[in-house]
Amino acid sequence: MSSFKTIQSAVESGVQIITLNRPEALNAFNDDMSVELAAALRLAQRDEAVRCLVLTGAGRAFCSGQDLQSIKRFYEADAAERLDFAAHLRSKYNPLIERLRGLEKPVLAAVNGVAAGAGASLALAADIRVCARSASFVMAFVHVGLVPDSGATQTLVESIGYARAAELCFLGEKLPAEEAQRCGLVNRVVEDAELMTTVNALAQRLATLPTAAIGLTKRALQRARTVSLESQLEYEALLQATAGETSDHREGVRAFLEKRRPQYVGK
Ligand code: LHQ
Repeated sequence: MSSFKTIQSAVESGVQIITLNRPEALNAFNDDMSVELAAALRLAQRDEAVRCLVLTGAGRAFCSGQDLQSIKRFYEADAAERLDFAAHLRSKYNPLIERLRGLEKPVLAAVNGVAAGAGASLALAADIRVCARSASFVMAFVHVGLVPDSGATQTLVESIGYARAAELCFLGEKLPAEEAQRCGLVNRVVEDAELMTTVNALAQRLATLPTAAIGLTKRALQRARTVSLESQLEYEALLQATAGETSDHREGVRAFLEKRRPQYVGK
């Protein structure tokens, strides 16, 4: 267990679990939390023992987005300075989203409660979302006169289509977990008490698969949205050349031929 103030991070059996840990503010993002989460994600990237990452929240929420208390000085009547929104996003949020999307390991969001504003964007940046039945998503940005950020405009349109994304973002209404699953925003919804058992089992399973190939697959899936088929076919060929050199590929084929279960090492 690493020692942080605003998050907890622990690695066990190939799985790193990061828990956002400011339950009194529904795990809202203050500056410390973005710095600490970035540090924990660097660990996920560097540590070869980590073969799957899980993000979750302590208490009754996943994450309520930007901590509005922590920026209140900018809103006082006699405020001497204004928040530099673009710089704030570029320095605090965008690197986190890029790190998660660029991490060549599977990322699961265990959405234990409400995910609002940039907290929803964070959950959407994971590869797979498993939700507690009582969880929900709120594109809360509109309630404070802001634009959805941290990649949500892209991830939402991709997963649920333009019209649904527009309604969620314009109205900022709560989208309950089951409805989120129906429209393709989340993978699984389970009873609240079963969330971490389900997520741990899935994470353990992912952590024993060929991690390098999964990392390359993640790259291909993310690139697919912006390119022609011709270009993607060529990209797949290049990635396959890399995957084909991994020991897990050789192990997978040998295990098949020898009619036994493969033992993947992640490389
Ligand atoms: C909070 C928060 C919070 C502080 C609950 N901050 N305390 C980017 C660029 C730059 C600047 C701005 O932001 C961004 C990106 C963004 O994320 S913008 C969107 C920011 N987030 C929000 O606007 C969400 C605000 N929160 C809510 O709407 C509600 O709390 C939700 C819908 C998340 C949950 O509602 P409830 O379940 O009814 O809980 P609650 O409202 O009673 O909150 C419980 C406590 O948590 C309460 O504190 P208190 O001391 O009264 O018990 C809240 O003040 C605190 N809290 N969110 N973001």
